[in-house]
Amino acid sequence: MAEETIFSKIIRQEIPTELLFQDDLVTAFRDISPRAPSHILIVPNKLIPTVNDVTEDDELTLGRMITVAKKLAKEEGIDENGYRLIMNCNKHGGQEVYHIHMHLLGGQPLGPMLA
Ligand code: IU
Repeated sequence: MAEETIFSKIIRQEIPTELLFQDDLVTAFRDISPRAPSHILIVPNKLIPTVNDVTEDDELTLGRMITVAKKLAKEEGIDENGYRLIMNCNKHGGQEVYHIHMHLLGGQPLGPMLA
């Protein structure tokens, strides 16, 4: 069994967090250390440690993460100018929290991806 991270506590609302979205599959909340004017994390409610652990059974959840990102981008007013979706995997990908999550970043020009 993978070890829970703080994201499980956020999902269960055991830590006071302003949830932006929650349904049966995913939860979204603002990143505690925003790297852009809009910086939101979209996470599966189920603990999946890394993208390497995703299976075909998770395809609906992963798809939901994108449709929720799109909805939140519109609500944030960043859909027309654009935004970036990022998922980091393991050390070289810069993953810090081992519960997969999609970063939604926008609200300013973000520059080249690997800058
Ligand atoms: P990463 O892709 O695993 O590197 O991103 C983890 C993100 O989780 C990072 O941007 C943190 O600021 C963010 N975060 C958070 O929003 N709340 C927390 O309690 C913790 C990390 I720990």
